[in-house]
Amino acid sequence: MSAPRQMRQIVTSALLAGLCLGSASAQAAVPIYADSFVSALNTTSFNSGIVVGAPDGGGQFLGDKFDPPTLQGSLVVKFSNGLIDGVGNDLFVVDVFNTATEVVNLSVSADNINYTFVGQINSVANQLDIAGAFTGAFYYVKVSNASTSFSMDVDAVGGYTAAPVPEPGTVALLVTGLAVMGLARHRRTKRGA
Ligand SMILES: [Ca+2]
Ligand SMILES: [Ca+2]
Repeated sequence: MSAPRQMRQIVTSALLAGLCLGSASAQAAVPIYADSFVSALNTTSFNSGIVVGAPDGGGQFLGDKFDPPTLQGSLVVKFSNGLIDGVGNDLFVVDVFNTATEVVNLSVSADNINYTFVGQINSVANQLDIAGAFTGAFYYVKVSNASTSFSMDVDAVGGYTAAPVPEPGTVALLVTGLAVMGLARHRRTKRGA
């Protein structure tokens, strides 16, 4: 087998592997955690105070620390790569001191201006299937306290289905692969001439 041809086959295999990885990570039911904190209203920090990333045992009370809350709190987090309504559950909220009495409303938005209510969960039944309540990619999720008796302590906010855009890694691999293939072909053509 000629060297350019061998190289081309290696590149093609790498390319296919990259594409498979890219599509697999877009569909797998692994949690995607919010990556940026956008805003909060009437929240009270506990432990780390962090509500983005994987659960770390700290976050924000929606309202204040003691029940019943004297204020109703809410917070907004962002998923930079976007989420969509996929098969089954789409969103979840992790809290630390969980009881089913801590109820929250979830709303989503593509622009952080117009929010659509997509459902209600509590600290125990903490998974939500958007089930058609919102269509298309959304980037912002608002968690609002829905109980005047109990405030939820939000540790992390997550989703499952990434918006269907090629991941930058896949695009980079595709561009690199095509460039190398083009180069190999170019060399072969020159050698043949
Ligand atoms: Ca769904
Ligand atoms: Ca946390």
